[in-house]
Amino acid sequence: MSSLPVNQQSSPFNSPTDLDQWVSEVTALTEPTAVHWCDGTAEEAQALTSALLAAGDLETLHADYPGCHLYRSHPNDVARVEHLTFVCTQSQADAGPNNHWLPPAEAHARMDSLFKGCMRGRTLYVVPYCMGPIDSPFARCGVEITDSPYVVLNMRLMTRMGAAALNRIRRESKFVRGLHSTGDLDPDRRFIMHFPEELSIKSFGSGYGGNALLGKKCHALRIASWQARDEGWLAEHMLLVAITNPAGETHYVAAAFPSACGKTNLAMLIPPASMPGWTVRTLGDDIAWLHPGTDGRLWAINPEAGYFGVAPGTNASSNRNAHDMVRSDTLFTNVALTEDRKPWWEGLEGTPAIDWRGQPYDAEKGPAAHPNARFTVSALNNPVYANEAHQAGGVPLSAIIFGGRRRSLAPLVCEAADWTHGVLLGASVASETTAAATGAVGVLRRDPMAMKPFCGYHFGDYWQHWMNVGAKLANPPRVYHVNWFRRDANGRFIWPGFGENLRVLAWILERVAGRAGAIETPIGRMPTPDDLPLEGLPIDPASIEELLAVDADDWRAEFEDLRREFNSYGDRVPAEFHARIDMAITRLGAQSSQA
Ligand code: OXD
Ligand code: MN
Repeated sequence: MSSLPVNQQSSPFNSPTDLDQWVSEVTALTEPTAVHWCDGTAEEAQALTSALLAAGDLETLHADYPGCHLYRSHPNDVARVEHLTFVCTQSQADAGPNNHWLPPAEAHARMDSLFKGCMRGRTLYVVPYCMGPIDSPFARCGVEITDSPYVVLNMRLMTRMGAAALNRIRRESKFVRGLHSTGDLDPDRRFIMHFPEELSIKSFGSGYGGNALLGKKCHALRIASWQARDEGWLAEHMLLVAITNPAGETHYVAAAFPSACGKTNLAMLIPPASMPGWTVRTLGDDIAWLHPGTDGRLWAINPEAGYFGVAPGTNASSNRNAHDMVRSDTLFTNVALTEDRKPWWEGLEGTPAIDWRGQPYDAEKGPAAHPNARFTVSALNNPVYANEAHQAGGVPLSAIIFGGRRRSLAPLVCEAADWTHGVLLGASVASETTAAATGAVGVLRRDPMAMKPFCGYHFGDYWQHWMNVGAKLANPPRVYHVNWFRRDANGRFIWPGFGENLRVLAWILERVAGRAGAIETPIGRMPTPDDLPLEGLPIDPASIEELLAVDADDWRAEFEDLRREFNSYGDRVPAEFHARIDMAITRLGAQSSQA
């Protein structure tokens, strides 16, 4: 790998383009020692890895983990920082109450003063990438400029990075510009700024995941959601799976859950032994871009090419596919180590010797792996990766599922009456917070469509856009809400989750096929215990009743709370939401007076 000194840098373009000009401007601002245009080859990755190993920034692991490495982030830089993440639109109203906002000129000035000279003594990497299959009309390209070789290695695993993307950028000349520097990792000098009107991102002071791998949350969700609104599609925080039933029928399903609610596990689900003949294959585990097709269906691609998954809790019984796929060519971040240098995290067998900070493990000092420790791995490592993920036109969706982590109230599953009701179900997602973002864990917060941290514009406009997309669909996917996380009076999970979730998916797909029953309730259509395929599941009937119960008083309170929540977004919220809430409350009233 050769990085050219700044005064000799040359782009792979024959004639200077917008990209060259931007790289020159950034080079002048940040003053790196060298500039390297990434080509995405294995040799380049090897050279970067060797340099990071030599500097002590990466560590090798036990020989049973070929091609795997451990990276430890700065202990103050371990998660996304929502309070330091801004959407900078000309008008504050366009960013909406769901985003922190600064006027673009002020944000640029603040960021440029941080970027000034920040790459002295460092190499500036130009990382061209494509979100989505290179030949897909639905894919969108970007270029991340970064001074972190760790970020380059991650971007190579997470996106289609390198020469092919650069060629497409040269052809299209439109790309998202992402400028990133780890700076000095001072939390007081850390900001993630988005300029959707300019299709650009500036991120300073963090080297961690969603703050620094700009193709992921910053581009593929915040900027893409804005681009999608302008262009008539949807950029969503959704996994994407292919599910085949014993009769050989395959359906594609997208599902949105807030961070660390098991999207990766659901995307790689292994059917229980008592459901022979079913298979689940992964197209994506975090982000889906959805396009209305000329056939009136909704078509989906996964813009990513790899997984940045939460390690703790991943084991042979929770997710054997993920457990197996991280045995080679995986970049681990903030996991612990066993005595013989195998990666370790809570939920695995064995004993940790070194904690995520690199210190001898001491149980008094907290978990051995950081709760938001991650693995970055190419999707090609996934034993159940679906070939359809490479299809330029994507896959047609049969169902969209929303869900949250809720210890009470929300039943195991419920079906929307129609698209409008489905949008309301998505907008009402709430979940207990997890370690994926800084802040308190376990607090219930509203997370509409699991997009609270990621929607690049006003939520009211976003919900209206969902309605507009639905209006274009003669044959829309059915919409569902699920909750795997109900707890009993002793705080124990009632539903076993993991592979057993396929039972709920099976009911959903049988509904889509018009073969499964459901009853109408004030909150939507629900299965009776007899409608769910529960054969072979050791769960008592009372638990199933509890999972499917709808408590009229609790739901009335929930709808009142939702009404307050929607009111806080003002008059941009679709009027249908209020009408549907009124309708549900009336029905709940009728239900409790009958009781
Ligand atoms: C993620 C997240 O990393 O949602 O995917 O936080
Ligand atoms: Mn996510």
